[in-house]
Amino acid sequence: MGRERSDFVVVANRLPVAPVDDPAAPGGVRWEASPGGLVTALTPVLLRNNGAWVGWAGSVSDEPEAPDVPEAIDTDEGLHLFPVELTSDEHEKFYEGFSNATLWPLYHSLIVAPTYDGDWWESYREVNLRYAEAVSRRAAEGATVWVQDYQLQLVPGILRQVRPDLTIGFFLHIPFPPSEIFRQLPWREEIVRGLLGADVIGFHLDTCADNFLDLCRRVSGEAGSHTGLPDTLEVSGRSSVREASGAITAPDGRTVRVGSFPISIDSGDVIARAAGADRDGVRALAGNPRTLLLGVDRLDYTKGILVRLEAFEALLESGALDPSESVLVQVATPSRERVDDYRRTRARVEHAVGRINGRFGSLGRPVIHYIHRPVPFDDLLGMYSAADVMLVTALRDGMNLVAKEYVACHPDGTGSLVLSEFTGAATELDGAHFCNPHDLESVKRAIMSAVTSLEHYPDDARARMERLHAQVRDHDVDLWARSFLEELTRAHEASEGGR
Ligand code: ADQ
Repeated sequence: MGRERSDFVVVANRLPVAPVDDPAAPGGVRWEASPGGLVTALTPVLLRNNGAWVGWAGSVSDEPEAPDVPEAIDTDEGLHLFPVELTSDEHEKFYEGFSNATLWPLYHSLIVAPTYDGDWWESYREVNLRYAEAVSRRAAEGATVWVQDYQLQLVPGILRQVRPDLTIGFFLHIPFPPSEIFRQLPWREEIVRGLLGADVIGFHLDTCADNFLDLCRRVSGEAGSHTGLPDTLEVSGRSSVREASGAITAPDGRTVRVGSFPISIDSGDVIARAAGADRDGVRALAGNPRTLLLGVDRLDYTKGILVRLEAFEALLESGALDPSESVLVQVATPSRERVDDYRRTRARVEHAVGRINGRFGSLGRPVIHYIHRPVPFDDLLGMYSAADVMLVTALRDGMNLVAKEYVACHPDGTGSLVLSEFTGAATELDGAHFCNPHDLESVKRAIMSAVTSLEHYPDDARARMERLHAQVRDHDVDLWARSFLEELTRAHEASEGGR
């Protein structure tokens, strides 16, 4: 069943599984599902269409202890997964290097300086080619392929050349920067050409779609001479929410639709699971503070963890928050730990946590509970449900699902959300206490506005949270996937009609 070619193929950097040592399993390894919003949203579509998922299984193939990766993995839910292998050299250059030390900082508007390295770029090209070949092997004649994220931007272009029969969608999960920033990239034309292989290119926000359309207007002239792009790409329209109305005429004459499709969470599942959360138990573990603040992030410099710690420290120092009545729980999931900027960020965050606890904690009462580990999702839901103030202070973030998970856990209107203006979520979550995370005073003000509203204006606080909750309840990840795939179907029908 799983070995037939598929009518629907998802390709993402990672497969939604991870290897776990298990002496009883064949080869000593069991492949355990790593649940997430993307796999939840796409599972029904994959099952309906005999779908396949192509991606990296999470272990590098040339290390002595690397598990044997099978050609295909069939999960208990019935998903058919097809691993792409990476060597340790490719993991270093393609993934840690070009994806996470070049594209990630560039696309997040230069919070740290991107590194431009020709070897990393070569590796990115080679690995994108391998993913595209794996997709091509799995995809049936006329299949739909959905390519995910910044690690695979060349895949649509390669597939278009080798498999013109396919309908190809691309979705970017991180911001797309203004063209003045993107144009720093020495390989900018190749990336644009790669993306234009798709029939539909999706972003979270209108602004990102507009940045891409604007870029295409600008690079087309200079690109034409040496990349095969025409002197002028025809770019028309602009994007609008959930409706791809921007369009580009690609070098081969196809129309490429560009639009915004804001991602969300599996709201129904989160709401149902949070209903059983032990809110009081979590508060008791945190020392039953009057105000429980919470941060949940991958430990990434884009997430603004340090500014939030500094704002908390300044509020304790000034007496605006009482150290004997306020506790911050910060969950910081380990992430990209071999990339230098991530090591530095971790060192700064942990230094600040130590300093603040040293200054304001007392025996048995730290003011910050810091967890640097992955946490089971149900435990996270318990923390979300228990927290009075959720702190989302990202310096730049494509969407930020943590903010949506938090408000989904508060159907009764309790709690309050401090939210950075620089997250995609800020465009949808009207009712949050907004802050500019590049301005410490603004973060302090937003935290105090959230605390004051809960304590002194409970009706206003409840009305805000009820509004936020309704937004996330009614706009879930299934709607996101459906809107994108419907746009892809329309694009396909329009191109059939044009033949
Ligand atoms: P991320 O940068 O990873 O995603 P985010 O959208 O907040 O950021 O998603 C993080 C997810 O990881 C959440 O579902 C959260 O529950 C989970 N998580 C965080 N810490 C955890 C922990 N310790 N243990 C277990 N789970 C944890 C990228 C982009 C975002 C965009 C998403 C989806 O950077 O901007 O919203 O993709 O497109």
